Amino acid sequence: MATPLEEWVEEQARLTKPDKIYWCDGSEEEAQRLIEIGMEKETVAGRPVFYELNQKNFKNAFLHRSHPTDVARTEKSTVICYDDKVTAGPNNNWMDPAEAKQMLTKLSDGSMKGRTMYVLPFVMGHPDSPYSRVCVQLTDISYVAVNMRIMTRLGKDITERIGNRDDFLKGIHTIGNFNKDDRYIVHFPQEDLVWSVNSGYGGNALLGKKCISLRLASWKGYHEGWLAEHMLILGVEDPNGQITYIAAALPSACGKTNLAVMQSKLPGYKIWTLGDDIAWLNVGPDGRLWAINPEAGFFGVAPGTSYSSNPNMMDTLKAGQFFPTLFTNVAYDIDTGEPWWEEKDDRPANLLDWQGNRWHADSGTTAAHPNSRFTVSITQTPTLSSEFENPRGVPISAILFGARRTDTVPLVTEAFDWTNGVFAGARMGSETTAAAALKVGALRRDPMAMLPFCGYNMGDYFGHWLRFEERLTHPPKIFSINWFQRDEGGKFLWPGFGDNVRVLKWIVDRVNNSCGAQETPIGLVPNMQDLPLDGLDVSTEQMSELLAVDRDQWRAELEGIKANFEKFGDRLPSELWAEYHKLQDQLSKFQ
Ligand code: OXD
Ligand code: MN
Repeated sequence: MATPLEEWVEEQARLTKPDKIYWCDGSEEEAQRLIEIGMEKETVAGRPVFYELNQKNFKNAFLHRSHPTDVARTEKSTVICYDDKVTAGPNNNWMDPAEAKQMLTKLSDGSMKGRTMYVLPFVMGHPDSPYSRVCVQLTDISYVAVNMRIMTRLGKDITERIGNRDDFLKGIHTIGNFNKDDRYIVHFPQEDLVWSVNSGYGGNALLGKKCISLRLASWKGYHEGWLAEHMLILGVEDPNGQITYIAAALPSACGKTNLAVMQSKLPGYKIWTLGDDIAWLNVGPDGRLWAINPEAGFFGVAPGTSYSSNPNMMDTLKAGQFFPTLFTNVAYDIDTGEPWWEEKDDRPANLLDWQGNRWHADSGTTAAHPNSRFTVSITQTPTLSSEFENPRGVPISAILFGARRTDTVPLVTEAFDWTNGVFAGARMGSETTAAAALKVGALRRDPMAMLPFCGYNMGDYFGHWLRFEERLTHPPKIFSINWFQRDEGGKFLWPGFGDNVRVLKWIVDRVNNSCGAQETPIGLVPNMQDLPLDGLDVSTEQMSELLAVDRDQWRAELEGIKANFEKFGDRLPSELWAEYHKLQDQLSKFQ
């Protein structure tokens, strides 16, 4: 008799009508075979799915060029379905579940004709973790199948584990015809289902990532008492060998991957990597907050990655051992066969751009797409934490909320307490990047860096965060960070990258109560003498600017925070309005 999984696969195949169905076993040989199929048989926009790159310098690395209109997450076509609109909240596009299914059924009818349906069984999180979730995604493109094997723990043992159960999370994905007007990424949190049509882009198509591990998981966490967050996880080892674990939320393309695999510029300090994008946070029996990374790979932004900004990532990208490394929409060096992107190193003389056309310096465009990406296994990073495979995760001592802000937000600020920290996350605004199909550089409110990923009403989400205080007998301290302030000439004031460890050291010292801080209306900022600044080319005036709280800028900021809070009406917890009024009051007295 067919299992519920087999029945579900058959049902989807009857609708999408693939030429054949292939059940992935997750093996290395299989990944190689799928890449060959992608190079020889399957196409995207009339071109092969994969191209081989220089195998000597970038082992096991392949290039993918996307459909030209399919280069970033499309928030306007990302939809959450509940019976009522209020549950989705003003932060989500909403549709009635029955209507959405009718629309998707139409768009998916015969959408896999002439293609193979790949069945991908995987687990998000360590298979032995009580926090992990078993999932199955269907897709009709080798690119997604190979990506998912890098990004998740995928294999036929998961099919066996599912057996006769029907409580696995389900993802249906079809590249369809790539028509951007019919592109939909639709979530049914009450049915553990995601259905994505007409896109092959990471966040729209690798359903284990944003769709399952953030949007569906945030809803599950709301009901089960845990948090699914857009956060990296790292350990900071001090010169005594003590490791402090930190989780940090930053919006897309704001440096989470760089921070997570940072090569420390502070002697005696070392960073250990556990994750670069998603954290699932549970309260442990010891009253501490424990974090696991549900993913197994990085889907990182290529431009800006180099041996000077992030040497550990460059080594990770070249390691390609048991997993291939995939590059999406980067440029191609015609002479060496290597991938290239802006700021990687000196620009090669002869390049193909991200669409495979000859690139010319006077074209006015970048050679690599600004949101070009790499997909690589986390196991290849030289800074992988020995705790990565620990099913229970790591205990978090500090939570960081980071934004990309030209001004207003200081380099680092510690919240006064848990509620004030939740307010710091809820009031976040950040300048937009190329990771989503939006106008780049505009300031938008992005609470906890979760605006595109919170699968339910953010007013309720804030309340959920506030309630953790009751259960956390040892709560992490909460900090705000901003690496992106600029001077009047538009130059970054802070060097960032490996020097960010200097800020992490201050955070660790604050966690250990081993240094003081200055009180301001928005929180506690460092005394300059407590930051380890030796060897740094930043003047005292620049440092003062980096740590300053400007009353007028914050008064303007209050307006933006208020307008955003008002959107949530009576779903916004009163505690956050109380924090807002406290800040307003403090600022009125502040010089
Ligand atoms: C990502 C994103 O790809 O946030 O991680 O867009
Ligand atoms: Mn992300």
